[in-house]
Amino acid sequence: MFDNATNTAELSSRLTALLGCSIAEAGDRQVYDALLKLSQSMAEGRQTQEGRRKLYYISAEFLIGKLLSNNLINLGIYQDVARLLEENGKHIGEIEELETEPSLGNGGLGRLAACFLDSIATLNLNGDGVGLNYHFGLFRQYFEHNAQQVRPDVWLTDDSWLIRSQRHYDVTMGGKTYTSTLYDLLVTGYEGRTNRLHLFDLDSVDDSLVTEGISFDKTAIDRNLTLFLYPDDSDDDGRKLRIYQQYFMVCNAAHLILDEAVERGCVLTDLDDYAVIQINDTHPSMVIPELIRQLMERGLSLDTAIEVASKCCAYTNHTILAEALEKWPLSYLKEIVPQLCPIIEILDDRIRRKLPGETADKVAIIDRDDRVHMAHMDIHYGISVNGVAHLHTEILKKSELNEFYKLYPEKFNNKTNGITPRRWLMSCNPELTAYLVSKIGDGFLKDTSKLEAFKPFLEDEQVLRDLIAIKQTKKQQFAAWLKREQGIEIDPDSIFDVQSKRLHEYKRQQLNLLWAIHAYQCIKAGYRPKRKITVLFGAKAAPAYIIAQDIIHAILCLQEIIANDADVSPYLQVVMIENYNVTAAEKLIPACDLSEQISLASKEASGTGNMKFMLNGAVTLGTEDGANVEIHQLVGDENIYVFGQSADEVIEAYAKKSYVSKKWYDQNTFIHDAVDFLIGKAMTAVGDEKRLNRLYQELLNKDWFMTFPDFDSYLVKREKAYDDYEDRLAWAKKCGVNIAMAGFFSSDRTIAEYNRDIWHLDV
Ligand code: 26Q
Repeated sequence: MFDNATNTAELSSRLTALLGCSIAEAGDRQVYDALLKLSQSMAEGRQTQEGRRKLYYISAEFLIGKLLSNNLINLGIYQDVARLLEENGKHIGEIEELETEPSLGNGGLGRLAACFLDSIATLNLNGDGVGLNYHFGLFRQYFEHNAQQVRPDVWLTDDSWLIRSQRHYDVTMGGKTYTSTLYDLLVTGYEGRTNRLHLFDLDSVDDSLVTEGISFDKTAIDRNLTLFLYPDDSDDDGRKLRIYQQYFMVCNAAHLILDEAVERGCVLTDLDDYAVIQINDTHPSMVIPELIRQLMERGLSLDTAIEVASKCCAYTNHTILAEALEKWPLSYLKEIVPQLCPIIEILDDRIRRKLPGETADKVAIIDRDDRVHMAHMDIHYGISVNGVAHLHTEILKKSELNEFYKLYPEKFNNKTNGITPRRWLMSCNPELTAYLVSKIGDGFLKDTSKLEAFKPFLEDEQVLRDLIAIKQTKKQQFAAWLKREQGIEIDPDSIFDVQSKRLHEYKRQQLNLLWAIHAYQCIKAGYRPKRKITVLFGAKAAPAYIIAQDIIHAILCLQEIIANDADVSPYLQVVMIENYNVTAAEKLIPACDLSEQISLASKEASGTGNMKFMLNGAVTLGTEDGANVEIHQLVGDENIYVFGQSADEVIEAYAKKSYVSKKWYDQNTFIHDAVDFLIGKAMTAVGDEKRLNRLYQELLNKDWFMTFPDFDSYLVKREKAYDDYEDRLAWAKKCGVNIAMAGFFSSDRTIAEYNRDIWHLDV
């Protein structure tokens, strides 16, 4: 379907040669290894001439997911390999299962970086990723006693995709010098070039340091530096280790960038002709002073080094939550990276001198409490600041970063996020892909705006029936997977209503939970939905984020109560999927009917899950937040369910401090009853009273993310969606419109915009 015309005979002989026996005789693991080697050698053959200017996308996270099928697709041999295996009694699906997923990211930001690498290579752009080679990815989650438990995520195996390079650099931190080793992952573009993801590591890191669960000695830097990916910023523990990690990443990155530029003939004063650095959130922000330091080491004056570095760096902001903006105590930096502190002080001093006192205080790099504001450094000394969805960028300009916007309006720009259609359509939903190809040809795989050509087909009833059948297949496949993985049975004829994303109060899984409690109470009182509803959650909570753990606990308790209630279970089921990761997402997203995107308006910078669901034919139930706003504009009122306060209303309510949750609880019996249920007999019989009570108190007395004011409109819109679902053809048309309009959210479009406005790489 979407393969190059490959010679199957040649493929077969190459595989056999790698195996040393026939495909039929080989074991699955052997076949996996051979396919890994085959794709690596094919990918290496596709590296193209380096252009003069090169992009370095520096990120503490790259949530790449499994690589085998993605690489086979991008190399154009997936179908041929699948067929060849089939002919020899093997199944590509089973081979794929053998790969351990590299979970080198927390969620949206890390997954975005991975989608971007795919698109950069697909668009034939000269750009590599730079990050860290964590030995354990994001923790594995499992449930016990209705609570989240965690264990280390072991992903590095002998048959890993990592290629150890000969590159080593010396990095001095905390008074000691460490020698790094660089590992590379080949990044294949779809019918495009091969780029690299550079992951730095320390040879002395010791996996056996992990003792119980995911705890380890945080002081032995040489043994623990790249041991773990940090699970979110709500974990205050190990803040210094986090600084060590960040500096190690950017010091190596700066060496690599300068070495490669010089290799390409760069005179360092012209560095910006050779290199552009995209700083993915503030985690790599120390690259600015470090680049200045290394430029000086290579002979530039301070003034010139500052000028040169400032022309190379661009910053992406991914959050408007003030608490998530990194501010490091200067004392920590003085301990760990004393070599950067004089430079940071000079950078701060220059800003303070340039601006009147009052403004200077608001935009200073080092504040009155001696904390270093990483984002401020990026904005003053970078060429570009971008938000990740239209609404988000507007909020940055109007409120959060307004002082900076007034200083540098020309630096601000929006780059609405995107997702790669290779992983999030072709790979996870071959059925829908093949169907779309049969209707509109395969041009949309490289240019997703062509998906719009599918729209006229939605007038044809048979097409609508076909869409329903494809969705049904994906629901059955997901149900079978869930049964295998977790032993839980779900009904593919029910509505699959899904909320899957990191657990965070602003994302409001607790609102969905309150809805499920309310539905349970209605069914108990004799109101029955026309069709069974399966509410699926997938979410990990940072181990230090207590209230997030409490929300998971409450969902699991409700899941148990409903499963054991014969009055309710024929109409409602709640399931929390264990260890939600990229692999689970690839199974879950194509099976979804209704996509829950219910963050408090103004809080979700963009969201990217929302785009994946849309592309796979789910309809969104959401607030006017992040990229939901753009989804709404594209599909129109008929094809999305929007509810809740607007971002402006929310911002005003916070400013006025006018919200009192208790009032809503007192006035609204639905809210009252649902909240009380949390500490009622049924819940405390299966759950932990302390946890449930804490969540109850939190909602009643605070409800910081204002679930109560949105509760009624959420009920109404959710009910309307379920009603509409019963007109199966009309619903299928909504799904079809969502698919047809999802082309805008391809990361190819996002990357083309980054290149047009910021990077200016030759194509
Ligand atoms: C910071 C300091 C110390 C330790 C950890 C962290 C940390 C780690 C991860 C801070 C933030 C993150 C992740 C942020 C993130 O995923 N943001 C999401 O980015 C997506 C891509 O742009 C958006 O779609 C989401 O809206 C945004 O929440």
